Amino acid sequence: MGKKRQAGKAQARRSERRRRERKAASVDVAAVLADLPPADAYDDVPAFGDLAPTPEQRAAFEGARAAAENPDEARLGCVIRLDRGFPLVVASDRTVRAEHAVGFAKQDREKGDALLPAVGDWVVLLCPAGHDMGVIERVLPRKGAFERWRGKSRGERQTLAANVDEVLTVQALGPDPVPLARIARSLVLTLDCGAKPVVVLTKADRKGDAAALASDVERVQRLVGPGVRVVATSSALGSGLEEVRSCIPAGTVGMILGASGAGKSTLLNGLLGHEALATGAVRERDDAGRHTTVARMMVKLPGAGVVADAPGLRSLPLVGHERGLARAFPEIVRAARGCRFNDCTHAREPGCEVLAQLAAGEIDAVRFEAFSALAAEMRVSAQSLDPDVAP
Ligand SMILES: Nc1nc2c(ncn2[C@@H]2O[C@H](COP(=O)(O)OP(=O)(O)O)[C@@H](O)[C@H]2O)c(=O)[nH]1
Ligand SMILES: [Mg+2]
Ligand SMILES: [Zn+2]
Repeated sequence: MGKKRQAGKAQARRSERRRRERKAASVDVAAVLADLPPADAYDDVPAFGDLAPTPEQRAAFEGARAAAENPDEARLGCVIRLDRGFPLVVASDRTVRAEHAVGFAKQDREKGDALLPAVGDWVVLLCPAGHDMGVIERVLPRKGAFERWRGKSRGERQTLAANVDEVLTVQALGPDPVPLARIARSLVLTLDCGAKPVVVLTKADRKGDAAALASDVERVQRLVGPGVRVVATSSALGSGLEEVRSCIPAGTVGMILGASGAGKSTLLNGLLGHEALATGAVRERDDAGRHTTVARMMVKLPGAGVVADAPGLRSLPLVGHERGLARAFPEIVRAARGCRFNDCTHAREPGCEVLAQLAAGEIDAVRFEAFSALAAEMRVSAQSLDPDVAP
């Protein structure tokens, strides 16, 4: 009885604090919420059983539940959408819109948005009796996250999706030979976050003939190496979709990455079997920093896993992605250990083992060129960000 009253008081204190925080916030939360569709209004959203937390995430949740004031209210949930900043969370017995617990705002100010839930995050969700909204108490440890550098003034890193198993880099084909720079960059970012890379070449119908298409596929395969799948698709011809589907097995989460206009929405619609996403004219404004107005979401593919849709991003800077670079180009990094100078840029230094292996044909020229451009970019970004290095 006394315990119950105390819990009631604590609850009231929390609601009061939340109310005050909302009032202090610049957005009118109530107005935004009233504007959003209800939780059951979305098509293709994944069910709880379509998503697979790791044993570590389950254990972390059980620990948090045991420690909770009111363990019956705690649910293991996964963030499946972000609409204007508001998460939609799926738990075993409900799908609800959720707000952040008290304390999130403070963490946000101190540490950037690193602790705010992203699409794909597993969370401790509190479902107080009589509330139609859930409360995200905390984000459970991620097995990985695809993050984008936004620059010093913009909160540094933005998490595009968490707990992603595969990243599908979408690159459109055209009459000219396929450009490789963006694919190489995506490969580094994907491997850096520990996900499995896949390359999807769209608009294969725009290649003049089969030989031209085969040549593009071969160039890309050379770039990414034999361990990475390269799939050519054409939404116009309806080809390659089953191959893409098989790259995102049931129980896993894939993320689609690619420039605006690459054919991401068209591809997703093809995989879903109906027009779920707007294609063509729709402008994706994420680079303008209005990420809170852009919906981030996951959809369940029939006969496959779940896909997280990322908006078209103009820039994907490489900052501190040395691990990804080493994973993408292991043979070049290995050779570099044999260079005479340990800060060798493999451009024209004497005693450069990388150049020696390139000349001997042991390092592929396509891969060397991609590596050199990305490594140079990372050297520049590291210098401009490290206060100890003079400009
Ligand atoms: N020829 C051809 N055009 C395509 C194909 N896939 C997409 N497109 C066109 O490319 C444009 C951009 O597609 P969209 O899916 O909106 O790209 P997104 O910005 O990456 O989502 C649209 O005009 C599509 O009709 C394809 O396989 N072949
Ligand atoms: Mg699109
Ligand atoms: Zn060298």
